[in-house]
Amino acid sequence: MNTAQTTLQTGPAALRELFARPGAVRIVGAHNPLGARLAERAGFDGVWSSGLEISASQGLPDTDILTMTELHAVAESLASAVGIPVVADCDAGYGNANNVMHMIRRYEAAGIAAVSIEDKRFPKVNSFMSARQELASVAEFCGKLAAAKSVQRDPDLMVIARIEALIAGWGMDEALRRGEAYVEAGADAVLIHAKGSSPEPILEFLHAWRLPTPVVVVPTTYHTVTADELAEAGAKMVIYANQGLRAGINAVTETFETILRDGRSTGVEDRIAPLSTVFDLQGMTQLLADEARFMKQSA
Ligand code: SPV
Ligand code: MG
Repeated sequence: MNTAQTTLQTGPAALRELFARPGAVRIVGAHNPLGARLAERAGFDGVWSSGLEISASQGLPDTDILTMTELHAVAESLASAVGIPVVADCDAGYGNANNVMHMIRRYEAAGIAAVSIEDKRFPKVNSFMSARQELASVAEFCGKLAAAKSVQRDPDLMVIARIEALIAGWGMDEALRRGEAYVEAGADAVLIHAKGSSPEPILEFLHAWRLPTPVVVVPTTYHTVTADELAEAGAKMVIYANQGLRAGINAVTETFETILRDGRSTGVEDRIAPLSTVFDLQGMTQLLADEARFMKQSA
């Protein structure tokens, strides 16, 4: 792995190319460049710049508390750290259609391959919280999508319209109706979100979806279904949105508790990454190679 060079396939065209291949594109959530590099090293097709992960990493709720500027800075740092596309979770677009246009210009300039905006009212609340899942009107959200599509420069930049009708309890017909309206307004893909433990509603949506526009899914709570099964049902991209964050919370908690209990770190040493891995992930190995190549001492 070459962590210091970022000249690989990262932008909108690279993601379009992945979408053109058979099977599902699989991406995974991250909240910093180290996490993005772990995603790349594991072999994921891309990185999800997750609003939930970024908010949690700041010790804040996922309710539009962080500003666009802060979330954009993280997304940009992910994109510059890896050679795979970054799909940015842009919540409800940070406001109205004016905010969405500003957002598109900034995310496009940051080298982001796709943005996702959800049809919730601003400020949004994370979909897994039962409180106030308020949907925007179809007209308002279609306006945001059209605004987004009107300002992008690179035609390959994908605008993903995220449907929250199932999350808000408005039902399958409403979810399908909204998805069709969002495609009409210019969406390049729709994301159907759900929060039950069964994949059934998502499979039902995929079955009923008649348009050629690709469908994106997020199997967080309905995790028993495989990416292949979702692809078979018609899903084109699968987002593992927050498993990295949750793995880290448990691993760090166990490590910290063991060190305090034992009075030394010996008991965790075979479970924690060696410093050589840290150096590699942060680009130290590449830096030393670059120094040998470019920083010649005169005799
Ligand atoms: C996120 O990762 O912030 C998402 C996906 O929006 S979820 O939290 O599963 O709603
Ligand atoms: Mg989010």
